[in-house]
Amino acid sequence: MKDYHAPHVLLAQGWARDVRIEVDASGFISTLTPGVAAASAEKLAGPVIPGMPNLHSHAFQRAMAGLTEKGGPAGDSFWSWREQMYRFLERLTPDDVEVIATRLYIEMLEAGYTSVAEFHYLHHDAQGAAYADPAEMACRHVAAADTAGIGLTLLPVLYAHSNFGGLPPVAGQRRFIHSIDAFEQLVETLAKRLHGRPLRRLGAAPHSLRAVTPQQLGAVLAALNRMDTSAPLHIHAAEQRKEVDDSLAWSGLRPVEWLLRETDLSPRWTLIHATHMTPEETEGVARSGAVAGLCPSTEGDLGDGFFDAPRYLAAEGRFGIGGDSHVGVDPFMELRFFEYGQRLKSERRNVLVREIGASLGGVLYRRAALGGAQALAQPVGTLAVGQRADWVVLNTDDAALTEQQGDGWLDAAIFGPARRPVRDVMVGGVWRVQQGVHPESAASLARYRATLKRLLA
Ligand code: NGQ
Ligand code: ZN
Repeated sequence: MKDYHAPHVLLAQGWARDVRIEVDASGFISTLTPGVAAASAEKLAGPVIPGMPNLHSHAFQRAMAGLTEKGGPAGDSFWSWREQMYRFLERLTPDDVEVIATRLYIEMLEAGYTSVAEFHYLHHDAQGAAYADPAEMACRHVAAADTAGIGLTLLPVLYAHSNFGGLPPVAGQRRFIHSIDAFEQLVETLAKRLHGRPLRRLGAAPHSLRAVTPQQLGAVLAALNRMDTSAPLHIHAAEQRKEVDDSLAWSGLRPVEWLLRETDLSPRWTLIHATHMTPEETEGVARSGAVAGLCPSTEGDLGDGFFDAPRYLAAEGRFGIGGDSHVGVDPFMELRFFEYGQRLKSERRNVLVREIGASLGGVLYRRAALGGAQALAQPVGTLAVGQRADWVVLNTDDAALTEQQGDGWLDAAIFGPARRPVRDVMVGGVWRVQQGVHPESAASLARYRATLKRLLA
């Protein structure tokens, strides 16, 4: 049992002053007593907020962030970026992937993310053959999360086709491809290896309706249900207009329309991007209780389009944020981008908050943390008894946060020019970042540098 004293803490019901927080030996919050300051407790050095889950990561893409921003005569697009991404991943070894993921997860912690959902599809070797241990690459992500000390929901991905209608995969996709049998094996292996491990959760992800057939989607669900009927399910949907057009040509339905009609979308599901939806789809997803997995910096980088956030939020739709390709590793920046996209589109301000006088930063942060926790299916996202002790102590020495209060800290961290909004970060009752620094940061950076040097040579 460990005792903490927080001068200010963001609880479900709002900000509380002088809170005693007890954390049990397994890293869960066992007592929260507002108003009581225990003299013996460890003092927390600033306002305490729930750690943010990062609900969508392709860790290896961290190493190509910033490398694809070059002008070209034909006009670059999501699809030409994807070609570059396929070429980049050809050379990655399991060692490389572990080094990159470790570096990334440490950066996430330093930025205030305390857990991550890894949407993992880089399964095989460069020729497309399974490794001697078919779960090798998946386990490298688990090892990276262990080194960093971040919460992890691992989502092994079924990838089988290059487009709607079961088209055969292209050469650049060979490292992703599984038969249903091999995929089921992978899920079973991972279920055994992750069983009973703290901070770890297993789910699954059919990559997209482009990459799996309806029958394969059913098989993924069945395989997962044999393990755990509450395990999370993630899928990419409707990110690009071409994808919507291809879906219409295939089935007469748009991707999200298809999912709403043919699956039992529920709080167990996370739809990644869900950018291009009609009003009916937007309201249908909101009603289903599924999470929209928004990745604002990547969606901006790839030119995806605008998510109809005002309609979705008005319908009480749930959302969380993901780093996806990791062109940004910062939850506050993602939330700022989310709102700024809407402002640029609507030529208005404070678009995503409707309650008069309510703080936009406060609303966005709370909703994204709760939605992220649901997407990861982990007991995080809010600070309450029985929840895991995953929290961030804000840095009030940052000029943007100084002299703020309550939700003003969140407005400042998201919309102010905060340079270092995060001071200390705890995951599962263990300090992982103190005074802004993770103890493995320097070592992980040295390894990352050596890996990049080789990859870019
Ligand atoms: C991915 N990334 O799986 O890494 C995708 C691109 C695809 C994003 N959509 C590949 N941001 O969707 O086919
Ligand atoms: Zn993705």
